Amino acid sequence: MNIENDIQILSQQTWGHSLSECTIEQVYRILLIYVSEKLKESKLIEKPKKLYYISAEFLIGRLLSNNLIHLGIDQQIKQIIEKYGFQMSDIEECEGEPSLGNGGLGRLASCFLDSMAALQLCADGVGLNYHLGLFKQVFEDHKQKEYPDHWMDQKGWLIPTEKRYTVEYKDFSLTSLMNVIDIAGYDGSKNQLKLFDLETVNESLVKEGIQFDQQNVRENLTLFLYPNDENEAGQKLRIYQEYFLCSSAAQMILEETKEKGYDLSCLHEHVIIQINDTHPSMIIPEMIRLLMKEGMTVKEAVTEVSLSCAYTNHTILAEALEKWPLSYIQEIVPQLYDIILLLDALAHERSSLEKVAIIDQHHIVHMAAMDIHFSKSVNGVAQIHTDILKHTELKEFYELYPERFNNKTNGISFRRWLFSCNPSLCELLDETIGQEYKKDPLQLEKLQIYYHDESILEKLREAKQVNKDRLCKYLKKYHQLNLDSSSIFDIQIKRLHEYKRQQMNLLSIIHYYLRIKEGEIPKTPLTFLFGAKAAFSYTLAKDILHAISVLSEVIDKDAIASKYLKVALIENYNVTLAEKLIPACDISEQISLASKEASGTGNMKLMLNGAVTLGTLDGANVEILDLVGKENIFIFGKEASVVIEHYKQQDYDPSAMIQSDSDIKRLVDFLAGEEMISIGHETSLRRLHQELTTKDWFMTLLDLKEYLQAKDQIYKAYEDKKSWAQKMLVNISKAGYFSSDRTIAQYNEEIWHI
Ligand code: 26V
Repeated sequence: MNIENDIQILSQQTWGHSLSECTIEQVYRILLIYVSEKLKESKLIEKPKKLYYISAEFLIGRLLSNNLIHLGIDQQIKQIIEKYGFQMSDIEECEGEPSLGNGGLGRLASCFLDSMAALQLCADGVGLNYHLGLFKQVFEDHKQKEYPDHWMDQKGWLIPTEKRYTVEYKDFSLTSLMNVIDIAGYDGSKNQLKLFDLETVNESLVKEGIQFDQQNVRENLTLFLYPNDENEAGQKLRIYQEYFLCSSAAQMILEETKEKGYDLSCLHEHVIIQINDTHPSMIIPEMIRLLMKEGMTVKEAVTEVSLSCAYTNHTILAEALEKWPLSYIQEIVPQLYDIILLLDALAHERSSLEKVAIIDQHHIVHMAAMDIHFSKSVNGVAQIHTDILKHTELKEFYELYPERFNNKTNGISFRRWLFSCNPSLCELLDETIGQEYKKDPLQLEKLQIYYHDESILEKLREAKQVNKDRLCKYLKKYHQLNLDSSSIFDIQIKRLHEYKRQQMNLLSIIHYYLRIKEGEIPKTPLTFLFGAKAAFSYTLAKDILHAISVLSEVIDKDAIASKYLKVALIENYNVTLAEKLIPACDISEQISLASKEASGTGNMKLMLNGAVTLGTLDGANVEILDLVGKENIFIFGKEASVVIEHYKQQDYDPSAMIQSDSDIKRLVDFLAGEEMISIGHETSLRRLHQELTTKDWFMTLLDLKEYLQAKDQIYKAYEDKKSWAQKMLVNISKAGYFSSDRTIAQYNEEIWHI
């Protein structure tokens, strides 16, 4: 195989000139064509049993670099490209990213696809192709504005197919067409991500920002991910969208199974469907319906489907657990109405407890309840999360089906989140511990040998510095931001939500700002980086973003404070930006209210890249602590059991905390004080202030004092260069457990058996 030759020929065919005469964009296009062709030639992984990972979100990220790694030609391509005077990093910048997810849940699904292909499991992803994605975030006058993300305009990895399915609704039917994205495994094999799309989608429906006619289902169905579901039209649209996904998926799964010559009466021996949160739950009644049409009895169909489905829960937030009025289901998908009634009756035979009912007294359908009754497995995504499900949130279900409940602690793809995004660290790892960690991430533990080795510790610091410099250059070029790469990079990157408590971080920055003004100067300057999108209709989340942006300007305008303090709110945080920010991070903020963050996966990515965690005992932070020991992580705040008790007793009162503590009062009052109001919008600042002082549902103030102390400690620890590098070393060396290859191997051994 002469890759250089092939690429030269492609260049001639595509652009009519040789590689050396190409623009960067043209080189990217050639590589896209070359790699797409290689993937097309790859053989589909085939086994007697196949997994379908069904999810409303796949946050894919750029694919070029990842695909080159999987095809095993990343180094060769790099050499060829450099020979002609190009840099891989410039070429990578030409690629946009598909915007098909909100955050952790969608990114997890993509890491899983990567691992399933790498482990040679026969497994496809199944989702929806949203033409305009989530949204593109722009800050205008300190406020988030949403714009359609035209990610499909650029030629990419999406391949249209001839496959069509008819999805029936009450009074009309729609045609679903299937697109695929090839997911490269090793040794020229592949799986696929199947993305269903509405044939009649009409992008011109979109008016201002991301507003569109919500009634026009025939044309709007796959325009956006998660349209606003605060009103009735929005909720119904969600049901239309979810059924579109589930019906297309169920038809495709049964068709594939029949084509392979398998008998549907033993479906569960050939098919396993992993339901990623409740968005695809209608796959259960839909599969039952279709199997009955194929001639099965109700009983047989229910049994086969229950043995073929497994459900993953990703949140305990009540507002995120989907519930739909039965009347909406009857109105939109009447063909499922009878089946859901039947499933409810069956569930009722197993238990008469109201808490485990599928349809409650108010005629509301609880999607998670349907999943649990009619799946063979129910899993949480980190140990503490699974424990809370078993003993608190889903206690009654656990008592009914103890054998179904299990934990699968999340993981991340090391191919993307280390090999591809952090070449300077990989180079150091290669020369110290060899290359075995690339096949077996637990080998990272070998780094421990160098715990006292000054020269390796120095090299670790250098690798971090390279990444910080690289980030600064990038943010200057693409975001017009000037950062000081010798300052501490303290980073919080995740969706904006009150439970994640970006507002607590904000209050801590106000604390440092006021201290500097009083003459207390930090030893090393501090840079706080935020990346976060707020849901379109989540007012308070938008208020928090606004306050961060306003504070950033307050500090910039202060001649003295700005020498030691910088806040940067990075626009349109996405996978691509994460790949630049994560390797450059010193301090990883994982400060959710204990019990609320199911797992987190950013925490794992940051640890793997040598950041030290500042966090609460929540989600996978608990497992990070177990692995690295308390000298290598900074833990603070009330534990989950205490928080759960506060909710039970309803005895948390922010106004009492403010009254009894003048420091807290000063910080909170600053939000709606003169300096902030002179720059920002008074209504928004006052609303946030009001919320924190009277309600504070996610208990920001509960942990604020301890958080400030922990921050003082972590910044102090940073000053001891040697021991900080040792903390970095331990974090990297212990991250092997969080490889998604490990997670997927566990899913397969304990649930899927493929
Ligand atoms: C969804 C919604 C939708 C309605 C408005 C409020 C709201 C709040 C939260 C959510 C979360 C949906 C589920 C989710 O994304 N969970 C995340 O899953 C990750 C992968 O397992 C996990 O690491 C994160 O901790 C968890 O929040």
